[in-house]
Amino acid sequence: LTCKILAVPVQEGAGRLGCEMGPAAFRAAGLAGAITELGHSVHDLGTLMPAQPRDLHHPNPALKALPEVVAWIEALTEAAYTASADGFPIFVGGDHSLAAGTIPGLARRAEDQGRPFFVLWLDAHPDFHTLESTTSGHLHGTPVAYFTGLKSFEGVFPPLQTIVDPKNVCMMGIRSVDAAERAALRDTDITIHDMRAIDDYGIAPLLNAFLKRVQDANGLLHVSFDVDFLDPSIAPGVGTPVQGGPTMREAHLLMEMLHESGRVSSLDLVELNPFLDERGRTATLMVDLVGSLMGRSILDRSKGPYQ
Ligand code: DIR
Ligand code: MN
Ligand code: MN
Ligand code: MN
Repeated sequence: LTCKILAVPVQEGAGRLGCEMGPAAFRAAGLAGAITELGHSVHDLGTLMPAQPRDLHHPNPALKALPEVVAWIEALTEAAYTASADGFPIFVGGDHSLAAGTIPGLARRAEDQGRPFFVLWLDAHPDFHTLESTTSGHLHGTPVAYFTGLKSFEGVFPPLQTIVDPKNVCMMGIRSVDAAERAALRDTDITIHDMRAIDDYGIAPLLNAFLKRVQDANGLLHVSFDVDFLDPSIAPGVGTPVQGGPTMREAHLLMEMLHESGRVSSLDLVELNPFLDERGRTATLMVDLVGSLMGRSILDRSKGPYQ
């Protein structure tokens, strides 16, 4: 497998600065080596530059850095489309507004290839605000509403060539939902496994049900991994930590299952804020989790589990 790593130092979509240092922290924590060690090759695509920001206005006065974030999304959509022609692209952010560019670009590529496109959204937050409903004005809280085709974004964000079917989106780890998001999520077909569902059933059966749907459709699966998905006791280096998240073992289980499915075709790694991290421990954990996704296991499991 050839992993293509693109650094995307966007930070204007988040409320706290520092995500622009995310790609450097992933590099310092040994992301490339963790992948090559497993027998894959790494192709470094370097660092993305945003498009030229245009004058953009919107009636919601809370919106922050709208022209800047839209300029990133424009560049990202093209870059994701190009990078996904072959190999396994990894988009290293940067805040989660990145997914408003990567996912539309990847969805367009999947459509070209005649393949159904699925998204696994790993996050404490659903990021389902519209441009009208966000009160923080942080655009990292909006990408899912945008790429599933909500009208709010028309004429402001780049026009979508391919909309992601909400039925093909599965969220896990959700535990911080704003009032407007809660209301909007009642009217979508997105599968949402909040922390209560993980408490009740566990990661494995919930993820297996989704992976079976991807498998049955012969789909491509994009994983969008917001570091705040993880419990802040193990991953403190994020701008919006929320208590009560998945443990280290739950996260590794999830990544190992994703590897075994053979379905994952692209990855976002977002919201790592090295400015808020403790001696790189969040970056190091994220690199370990990428190792599990790329095929690392404790014992050789080729004979099947639990013998
Ligand atoms: C919050 C935080 N819902 C907002 N969102 C975050 O500002 O809209 N998403 N942090 O990952
Ligand atoms: Mn997010
Ligand atoms: Mn989040
Ligand atoms: Mn925010």
